[in-house]
Amino acid sequence: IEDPYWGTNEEQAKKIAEQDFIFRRSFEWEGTSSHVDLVLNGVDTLADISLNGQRLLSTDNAFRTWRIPVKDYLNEGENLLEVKINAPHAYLKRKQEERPIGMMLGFGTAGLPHLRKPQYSFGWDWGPSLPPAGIDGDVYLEAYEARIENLTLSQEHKKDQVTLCAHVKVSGPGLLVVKATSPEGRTYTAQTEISAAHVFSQTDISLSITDPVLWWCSGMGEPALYQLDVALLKEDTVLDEISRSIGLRTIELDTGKDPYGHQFRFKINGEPIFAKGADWIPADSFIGRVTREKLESLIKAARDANMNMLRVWGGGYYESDDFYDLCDRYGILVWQDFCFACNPYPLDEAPFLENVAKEVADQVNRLQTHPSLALWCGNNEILMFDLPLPGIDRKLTKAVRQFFFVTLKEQVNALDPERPYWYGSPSGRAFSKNGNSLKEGDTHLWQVWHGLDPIEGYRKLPTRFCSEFGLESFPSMASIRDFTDAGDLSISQPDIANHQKSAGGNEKILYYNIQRYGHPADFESMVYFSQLMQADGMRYAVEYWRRNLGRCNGALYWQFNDCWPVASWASVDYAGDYKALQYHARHFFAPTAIIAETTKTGVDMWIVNDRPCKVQADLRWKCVTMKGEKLSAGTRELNLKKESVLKLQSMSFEELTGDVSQKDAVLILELSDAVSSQILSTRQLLLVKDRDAALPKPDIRCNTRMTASDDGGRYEVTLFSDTFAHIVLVRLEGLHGNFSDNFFDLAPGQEKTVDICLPEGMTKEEADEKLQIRSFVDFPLKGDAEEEKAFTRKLMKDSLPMRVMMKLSSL
Ligand code: BMA
Repeated sequence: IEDPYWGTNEEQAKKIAEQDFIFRRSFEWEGTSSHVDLVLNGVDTLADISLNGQRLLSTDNAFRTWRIPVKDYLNEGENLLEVKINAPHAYLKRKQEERPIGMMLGFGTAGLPHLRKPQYSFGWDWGPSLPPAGIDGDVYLEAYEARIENLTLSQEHKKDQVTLCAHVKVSGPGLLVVKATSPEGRTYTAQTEISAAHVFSQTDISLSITDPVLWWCSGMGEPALYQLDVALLKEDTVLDEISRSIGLRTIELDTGKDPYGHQFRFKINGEPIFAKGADWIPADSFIGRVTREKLESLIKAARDANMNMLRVWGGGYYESDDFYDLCDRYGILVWQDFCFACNPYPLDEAPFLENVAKEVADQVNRLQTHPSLALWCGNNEILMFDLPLPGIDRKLTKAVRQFFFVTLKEQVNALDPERPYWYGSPSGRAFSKNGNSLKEGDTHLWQVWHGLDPIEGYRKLPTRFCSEFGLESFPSMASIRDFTDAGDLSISQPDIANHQKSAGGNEKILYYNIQRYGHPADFESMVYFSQLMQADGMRYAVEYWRRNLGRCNGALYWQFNDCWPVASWASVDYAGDYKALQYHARHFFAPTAIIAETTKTGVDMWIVNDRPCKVQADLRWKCVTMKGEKLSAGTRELNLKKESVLKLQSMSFEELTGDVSQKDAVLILELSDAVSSQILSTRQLLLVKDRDAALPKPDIRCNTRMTASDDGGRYEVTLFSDTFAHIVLVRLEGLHGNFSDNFFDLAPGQEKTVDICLPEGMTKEEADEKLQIRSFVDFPLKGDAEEEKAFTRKLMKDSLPMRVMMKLSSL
């Protein structure tokens, strides 16, 4: 088939999903083991599995592991395995006829809640409708005498000592040996003999670990890993063994009462944290092609942006082992939704419940030993609204609530007693009717964007923890060129329109661009301003919530990544190109950060310190004209307490600029560690809105050179400008790739160096030819105030019902 991501190919590619497919594999077999199991992971979804023409099993859940004893069906020598994947359409139709279930938010396709298949497969408001058919996990034969069936862990933390307990189930007798190796190589072992009487029941073995090296999330400390080896022995033969990287840490979710309602705050090793991060969606519409390298570059990008948490959204997958392993290594906490999103599910049907219970056991047991895993969460947006909604009967509503508030919670608590469970994202306390409250629990705040509230609206929403909020933007020009070669690009051009899946999304991008900057005069300007508006909006919200630390304890923006090239809320696009938001997140999520805002009369400032230790810091500030003439300056020595916010004395415009117009001034702030002199945070602040500032046309000069580094040739660009340059964009035309910084302000007289890893074989001369440096004033705006007003008026009128619904969505 033609690349389904190109142009409008999606439409034709869709049809292929209506066919059945047979996957065949022949293999040789010989062996004498007592047991041989065929194990299949990631069978998506309705499949008939046969071995040598003998039907073994039919599957109906893409999230389960299928294990089939096959010793009796195997031939010595040649064997044939067949997996027939049946197209889901007929099944969905039949199920929906038997029992129609209304769609709450209109995502996916009719009948989808009946099928345990990743819900985004049939299209979402950022994803194409290309339901895959296939096997995206491993398929293997496991031959054994006895095997380790299951391993989970619990930990008890005392001062300078951790008792680590391994809970193991084995399928045959033997000597069970558990060994832990610390990051410095110290080892701890324990063993126990398992008799035939204890086979298949749980055996607990404890290790006492002295002077433990704790695992911390990024920004709080090092994500130290121990190696854990569990082996089942019979005399000198190893019957089975499992090795895991594990971390010693405690994780809690504090939901206790407080003056604002109820707390919603994670604590790691007893220290409260402000969760900083974003929502993760599957990294491709065809998940089988996501490599560990791709996952690593994304998770590293999250860590580099000073994030400490990703929320794995419930409309996709329980991610691969690689994903959680990388999060363990990079110190990224994972908020894991169970795979239910935006729809009611037939949670009053016994076979469906039984299927789901097995899925839950498979996934909890698979992921339980990962230190990064911080939370099990029931679902995405099923408890957000006060059900019932049209098309959803009361009986089902009751069953859905019972499932997430009681049944699932009890099962998860039994399987994984030490990890918190939360009912849904968002939700309030058990059986709360207001699932999106500002007083308790987490919130999805969509008044800005879906409800078209101005960006300033975020500051009317003092959430306890915001697990979704977002603004859309276009991906990089290079990414747009990955799906279209159309000459005349515009928001209504068919390829561009097909790569926007949110109803009216492109118009909303334009609306927010107009609100903040003006109507971009061409498509490239639209792309640039859309990214700026998104980055600015997210910063505006995050800074407000961070300076209300203690009341608010987390900001995860929607969304981190993309599953194909598309206009969306992502900060990293499908090709891996960072949008402005990804660059800016590093600054607004910095562990010790300056927050500065203009008010009617001057500038307010705060310093927020998330670190679990005191920081002695120096703040230097100066206010200069666009040409660099100094208007005022000063320094302050600051003692920052651990996990604290310090409000500084406000500065009036008069103090800052004297007689000079605010339009002609920029405030430059720099915070450094008084002991190490390391820069902790920087900020350049215009004193009026961007569109009102007297921005000069800067003459940005640059030098380039190649430097060698571990990851190949790096191309270094040093920029300099005599006058202020606002939001400088550096890029290599037509190429993907990320500079070490981008979309930054360049102060008058400041020198700044950024670098990028060049594609293999590219020379400095070739890169020089492609180098483009532009800033805010190089991207034209139409400047037609009447047209902007008319556009806004019409959009407001057309979206009235949605605006009203959003107004009522969190109280
Ligand atoms: C949230 C998510 C997604 C959706 C996003 C943007 O509600 O949970 O379902 O893609 O909003 O509309």
